[in-house]
Amino acid sequence: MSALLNITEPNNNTNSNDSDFLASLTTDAAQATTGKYSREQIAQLFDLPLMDLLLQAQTIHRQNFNANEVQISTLLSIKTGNCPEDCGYCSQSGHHRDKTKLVAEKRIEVDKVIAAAKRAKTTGSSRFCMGAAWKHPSAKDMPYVVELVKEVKALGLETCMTLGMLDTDQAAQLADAGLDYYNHNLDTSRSYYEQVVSTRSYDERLDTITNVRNSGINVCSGNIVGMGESRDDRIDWVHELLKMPKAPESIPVNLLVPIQGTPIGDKVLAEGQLPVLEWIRTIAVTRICCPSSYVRLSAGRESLSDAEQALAFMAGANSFFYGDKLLTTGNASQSGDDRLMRELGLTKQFAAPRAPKQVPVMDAMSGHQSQVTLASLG
Ligand code: SAM
Ligand code: DTB
Ligand code: SF4
Repeated sequence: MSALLNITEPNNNTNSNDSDFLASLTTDAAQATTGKYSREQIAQLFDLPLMDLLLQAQTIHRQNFNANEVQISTLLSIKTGNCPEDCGYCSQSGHHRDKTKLVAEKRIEVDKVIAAAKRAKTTGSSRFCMGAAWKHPSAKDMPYVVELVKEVKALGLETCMTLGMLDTDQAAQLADAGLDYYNHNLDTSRSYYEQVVSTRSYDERLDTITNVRNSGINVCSGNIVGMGESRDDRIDWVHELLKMPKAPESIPVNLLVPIQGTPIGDKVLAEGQLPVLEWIRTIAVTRICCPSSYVRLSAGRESLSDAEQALAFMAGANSFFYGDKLLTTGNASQSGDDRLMRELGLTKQFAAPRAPKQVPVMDAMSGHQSQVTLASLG
């Protein structure tokens, strides 16, 4: 589809270079598909009048996706709480447990996970995301998570996991099992990161994302908006995505759920939340800069009105978490989401699971060679 909009022309408060860049957004297909913008250009996008920004984002969205189709995923916490990391927003950090009073749970049995995945499939979810409150999986955890990937995939669902840091060998094991997506968020800018977590570094986060990317698993990496960060931090976070060799295939844009007893949650509850429109701006800029990525509405939807969510879809979001619970907090209700999708005319996208890695295997008796999936070799 060719877009012929030049919506920034009447806006006289930009210099000619700025307006050249802004005017070329929806007409310069090459730039729209490579999505490589400078930090200054990302800042200019954030500064656009909201209606201009939304129109640009929606136009670019339509050049890359069916505008009325959404991908939906269901989340399950497979190991909850007592996490050794001290993320200032998170209910699951062991560092805040005396204040959050979150009840921790050990790894849940494979059968229970599979039952939840089957229910998710029945409701029309195309992807099942499993999250664990670990710094990283241990050697003992690997057979468990590999089995989960294989069994959930066998149901015809796409699989996603978020288990903390992964080394190259762990990423390879998950890739061989056929894992479709690995979620590992940068959450914010490099400079704001130290206000958010002290038990790991931004570079460690980037290292895991590199290991996931190199393993062949699709990268899911997003942020949290509304933790007290500045717009500059949100700009820097978008810029970080564009510095990657390839933008993440999936980008969750979480709106902070302020959790009582967490340092960031308590601060935001006392000082007030960021206006929702700034989250919508962040979604729109992400859509423009990463035109072929899925941009996901994640945490924070429970508190939003239909109209706010509709604006987020207008801004180019095209996936969301479906089901009454996220990991430890509530989500917008499934029945409410069904109604909203009907009212907005949105339809669910079907699953397209990544094939597990295939290896040639020789039959010792006949000498016949065939392709066997690594997952089926157990
Ligand atoms: N432990 C793993 C990790 O940190 O990568 C996976 C689970 S962690 C809960 C996944 C993501 O959920 C975090 O990176 C953060 O972006 C998001 N998240 C957690 N608590 C949140 C909250 N209160 N509000 C919004 N997003 C939150
Ligand atoms: C992501 O970026 N958001 C999801 C998913 N990835 C794992 C998690 C949201 C968690 C919200 C807080 C909770 O439920 O504990
Ligand atoms: Fe642990 Fe992840 Fe929560 Fe951080 S966000 S405390 S790593 S579960």
